[in-house]
Amino acid sequence: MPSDGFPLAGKRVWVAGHRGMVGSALVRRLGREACTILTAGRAELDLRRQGAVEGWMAAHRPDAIFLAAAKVGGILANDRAPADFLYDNLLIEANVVEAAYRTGVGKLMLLGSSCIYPKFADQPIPEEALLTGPLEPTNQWYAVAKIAGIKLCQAYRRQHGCDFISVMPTNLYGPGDNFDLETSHVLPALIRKAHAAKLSGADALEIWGSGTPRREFLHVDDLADACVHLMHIYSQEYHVNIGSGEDISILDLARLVAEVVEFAGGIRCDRTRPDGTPHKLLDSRRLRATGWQPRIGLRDGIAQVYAHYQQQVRPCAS
Ligand code: GFB
Repeated sequence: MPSDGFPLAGKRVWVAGHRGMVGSALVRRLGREACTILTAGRAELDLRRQGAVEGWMAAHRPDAIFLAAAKVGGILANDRAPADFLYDNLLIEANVVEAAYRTGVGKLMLLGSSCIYPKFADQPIPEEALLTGPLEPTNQWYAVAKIAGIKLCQAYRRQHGCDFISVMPTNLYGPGDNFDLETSHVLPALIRKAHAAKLSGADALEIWGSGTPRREFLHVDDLADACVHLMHIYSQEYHVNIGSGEDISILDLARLVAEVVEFAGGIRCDRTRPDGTPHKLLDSRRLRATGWQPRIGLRDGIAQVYAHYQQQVRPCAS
């Protein structure tokens, strides 16, 4: 295990985006560090406003920042709101990074996404694949913003000597996910649809696209653990992939969700919907070399999220 170059004990740590699935997992994980966790709700601080971000940062003076705030969504949300995905994410990143530099923040971690890589990148995708080919059109707007975020961290490190790092998580899932069928990612959508199909006695669970794309899934609590680990020990210009190391086709994922939910019907593909990137599996050897391992298997993780979902939708007893 590498030495702790940036201990969090006694520090003021801001989790930007603490109400989101990733930010709330970071807050849970940071509860095990002896640090003070800072948060700011959207009503208090709009991260797209430079003056507001600079004012908040000057008043609260964090020692470290996890930049988990972002406009996020699944394949359809990305495709339908290109301006929001590009504008919101560029501004959030630029404002927080610049204010962190101005207020002398000791360390900042920017969270990106595996969609920064070319659509047809070799698998598993190493960090070096960045900017070696065209992006997947449905999420190019989000990808360009996240690539700009990586470059911001690198640029402030080079020009100003800031200890700003970035990490690229694979497809994530977990408690607090978005279950809206139009804007969500695939896993919460399948859990919701399989549950509804079970209750209504439907003959099939409908999935978008051909079912052949392959994705890698990581539980958000594993992600938070990896982020805190890297915050302690990693201090280099190059971004770091964070993945589980295993991928699965969307069709097999749907079968797995159906098993967990106990939906016994079939699976039907809606081929009018987009497939997106054919294959996304990260090469996480750089992270593994630091001694970190994920702990939550996909089946167990889905069962946990399904239990949370059932609690959310259970009708109130009257
Ligand atoms: O999770 P998802 O929306 O994101 O879709 P991406 C993954 C795959 O699952 C695609 C298929 O091939 C979808 O067509 N899929 C099947 C479904 N059924 C469904 C469904 O009911 N809902 C959804 N949403 N998908 C996103 C990017 O790409 O990944 C973001 O758009 C971000 O920018 C995120 O990078 C991690 O993996 O295709």
